[in-house]
Amino acid sequence: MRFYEHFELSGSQFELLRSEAKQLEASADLVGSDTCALEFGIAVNDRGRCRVSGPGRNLRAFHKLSGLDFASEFSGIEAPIFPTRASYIYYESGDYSFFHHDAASAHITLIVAISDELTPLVLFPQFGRATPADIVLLNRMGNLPLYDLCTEMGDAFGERGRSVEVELPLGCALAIPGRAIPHARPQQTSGGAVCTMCYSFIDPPSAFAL
Ligand SMILES: O=C(O)CCC(=O)C(=O)O
Ligand SMILES: [Fe+2]
Repeated sequence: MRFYEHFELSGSQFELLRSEAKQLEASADLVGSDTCALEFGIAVNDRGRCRVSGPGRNLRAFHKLSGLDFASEFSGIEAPIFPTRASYIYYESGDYSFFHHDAASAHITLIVAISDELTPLVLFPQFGRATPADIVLLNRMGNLPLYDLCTEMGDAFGERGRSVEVELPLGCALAIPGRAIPHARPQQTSGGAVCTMCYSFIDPPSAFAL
């Protein structure tokens, strides 16, 4: 599997997601945490500030149909993969998603930018698994804008902290192996929205079913 790839949505698919994102914004919940944690002793999760909404019918349909096709193609494997979660994420100026690995049920993550003012997503393809010592270093970092985050990650982790910035043109879905390759949406300068869809190589327990 490559470490990222873009897929193009049709104009109508994009409009359906954009209009649904707008509709659901008023009921999105604020989520926020100042510290990240070590999950299963290998992955970093849980830090950032943004508002999140569950999917409406348009995102649900996209997740199970075209999104699944994109994620399957990206996976490069013959075996089926399974949609697990989908949501809209809304950032205001100053909001962020700190460096993290996606959930255990998110081997592949698709991200569609709903607006074009977002700070690029940053991937850390050489970081690999996290250790307790890594978590200590990460928790010493503040909520940083793009340049400072990339600099501090390089200073703290050397080669492992090397970053790759990925632009996300409107109307495209970005596929990443979100569990294996940690990533961040650094502190936003003006804000914007994305939707994210996760896929698992393992048939999810019913708790994850949509
Ligand atoms: O694209 C973003 O802003 C972050 C999305 C993300 O990393 C996630 O949903 O896990
Ligand atoms: Fe993520």
